[in-house]
Amino acid sequence: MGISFPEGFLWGAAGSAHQIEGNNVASDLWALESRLPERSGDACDSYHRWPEDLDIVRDLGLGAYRFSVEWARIEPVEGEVSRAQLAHYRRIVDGCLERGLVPVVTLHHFTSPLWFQREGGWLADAAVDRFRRYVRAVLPILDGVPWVCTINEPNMVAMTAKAIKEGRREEGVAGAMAAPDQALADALIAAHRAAREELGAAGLRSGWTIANQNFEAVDGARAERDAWAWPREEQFLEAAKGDDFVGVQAYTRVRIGRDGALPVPDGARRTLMGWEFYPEALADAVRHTARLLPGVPILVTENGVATADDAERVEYTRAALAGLHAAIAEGADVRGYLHWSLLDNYEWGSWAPTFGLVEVDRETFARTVKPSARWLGDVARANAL
Ligand code: IFM
Repeated sequence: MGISFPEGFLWGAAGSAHQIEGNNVASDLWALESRLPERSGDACDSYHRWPEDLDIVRDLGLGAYRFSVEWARIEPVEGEVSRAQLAHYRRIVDGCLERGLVPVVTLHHFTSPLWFQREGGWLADAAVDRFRRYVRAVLPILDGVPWVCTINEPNMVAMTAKAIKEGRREEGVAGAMAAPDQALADALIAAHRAAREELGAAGLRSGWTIANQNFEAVDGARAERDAWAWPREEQFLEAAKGDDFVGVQAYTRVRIGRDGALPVPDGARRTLMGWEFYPEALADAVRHTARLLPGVPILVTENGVATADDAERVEYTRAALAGLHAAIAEGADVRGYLHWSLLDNYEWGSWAPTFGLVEVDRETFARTVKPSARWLGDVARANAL
């Protein structure tokens, strides 16, 4: 007998603009990509092929699609809002609704306009006002969107800001990186609050999506773990108190010893990201978030695995979902699960780590649905494992 998920549980797949659309030429990352191992280029050409992507999601039997609106397209030059780009993204929202898919829309997924970065990025005095102005510009196209994510993985944005500025690709897990500049973290939290004010005034439900690192204390290093976790994760979760929902994104765990993050143990099974293969991460992250944010509904906005072996994707996801089911049975208020990612997409400097349920030919952009996608579709249709 299968294990069932709550009635109305949302099943879907996710992606982000820069990673799938292609030619995001007015963004900060585009300008830096020549210093990264690989460029995004045409990416998956989803800027043009999004109807095909939505058809795949619907045909699989999934019920939701998470995508992001690209600030650099909406406002390529400071203060100049492109109506045509707004209309483009509205067509995707409508495309979801017409197919019976629930749109989950992220307003900022790592990339910013190049002008914003050049004017000081999140550390500029005007940063929060600039983000608020962008959110206001996007409001008219969000009608009918039940889940609006303000900023994706603010903890990652904060921790990788320096590397991005220097045109480096951070290797390893986010949770092992240096703590972020606190002024940057504060600015992101203020930007999230400003966005929520605007969205709330328009009657839209919003939250943000946090990279959960599952910090584990090794050899009793609890105090060290707590001190490590606060700047890198907890402060961002804490800032979600009172939000309409919180997005949980989990892939692996990070072990913390007396001197900080420990490397993945020798011989541990790893993914193409070099991360420990650890599907239990999802349940751990959900339990942790539910404990810290009682009363805030949880949406799993990302979970998945970078692997070239599609059977391993099923194995990972099955185990992650079994854990998720257990966390729900214990009382966590989880409303849905969005797999990362729909497509094999651009993994911030490299095309090598394939997270997709669907393969994309890098020359023709032809999509090939993998067995794992059909398996997840079957789970979604049955609403059970
Ligand atoms: O690809 C990223 C995504 O953009 C944000 N969360 C983690 C994913 C895998 O690294």
